[in-house]
Amino acid sequence: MASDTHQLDTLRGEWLGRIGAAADLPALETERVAALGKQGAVTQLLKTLGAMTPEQRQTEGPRIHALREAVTEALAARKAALEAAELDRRLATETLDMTLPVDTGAQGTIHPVSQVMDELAEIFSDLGFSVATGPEIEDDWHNFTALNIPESHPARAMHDTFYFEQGETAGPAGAGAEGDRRMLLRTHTSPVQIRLMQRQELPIYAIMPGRTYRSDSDATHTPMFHQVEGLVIDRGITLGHLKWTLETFLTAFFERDDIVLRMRPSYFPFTEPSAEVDVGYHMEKGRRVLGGTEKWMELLGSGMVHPKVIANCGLDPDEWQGFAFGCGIDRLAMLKYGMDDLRAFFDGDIRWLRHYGFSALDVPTLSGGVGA
Ligand code: 2NM
Repeated sequence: MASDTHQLDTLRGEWLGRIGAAADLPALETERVAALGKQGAVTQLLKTLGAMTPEQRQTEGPRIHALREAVTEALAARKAALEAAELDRRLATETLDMTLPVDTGAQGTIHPVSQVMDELAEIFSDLGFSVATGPEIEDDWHNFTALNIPESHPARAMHDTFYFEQGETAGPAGAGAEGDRRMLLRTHTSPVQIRLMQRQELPIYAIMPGRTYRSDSDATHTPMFHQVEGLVIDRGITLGHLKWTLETFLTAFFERDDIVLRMRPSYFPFTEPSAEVDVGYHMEKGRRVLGGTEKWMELLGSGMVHPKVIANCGLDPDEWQGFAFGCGIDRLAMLKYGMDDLRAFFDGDIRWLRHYGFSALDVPTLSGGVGA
């Protein structure tokens, strides 16, 4: 018995030494198989228990099991140490150099709507206009009432407004009568102009690009679309200023010097007089190309801001006059860059964007658009 104990101690020392010396995981696996595998040394020892007398087994059993236990633990400890060393080695070698230049193989592009918005900002800033923005969730007063569109006005029905459930949102207290506080998704960017006039920092020369919403959906209408409106409020503003501004804007935007505008009398509740603006175009290879006077298409709405609208914003209409205009940005983009289906604008199809979009690394300016 004493010699058996001695033998087992020697074996344990031998195995723990071999396991501790295993240089890598494959070497460690070889040791595991040699000790604990089917033909392994420790497994063979366990098998000798079967041939022993019950008394021998009582003393030898726990010793041999203790040896197997010690070998198993040593294997696990060595495995953990080797894995930790491997991780340390990878952490030390697999580094990321943050000073390297960015990957220029970018997949995304600037959406044509963003491109056009930037072009508009650039053109109008050359004319001394600023860019104003405002909330897309509006109250009835800013979207309709202040613009001289009262509750009963047919224009409200025409706008196919998305209203919030009564009680879902509460308009600001003091915004006016109960109906005026009803919340909605703005149907045009005009409420931004109302908010601008209410601030009374005069004169005003500004454009308002942004998202607008109407419950309308077919090949030429999407429930969300983009609009740009312009507003000038100053002393002595006339229709002549309006026409010059629109001509200058469209000539710069379409980059042609043969842009011709035609103003037709029209009606909007918020302007008086009101004019619809047509632009001359012709066909080239089955495409509409702006310029000339052969054919006409409607492009913008405009007019002199109604004195009631000016008064609704707390300004004196005898002192302050102005003009306003509005048009769809999506339509401007389609005309300039030759797309024919409005719905593709909002599909998010990367192939369409690669074809019509603008490089993410270009600053989207008017000059960037020209070369495209
Ligand atoms: C249009 C056409 C004509 C317009 C007027 C105003 C305001 F606030 F000054 F009264 N904002 N927008 C306007 C005028 C918009 O879009 C087709």
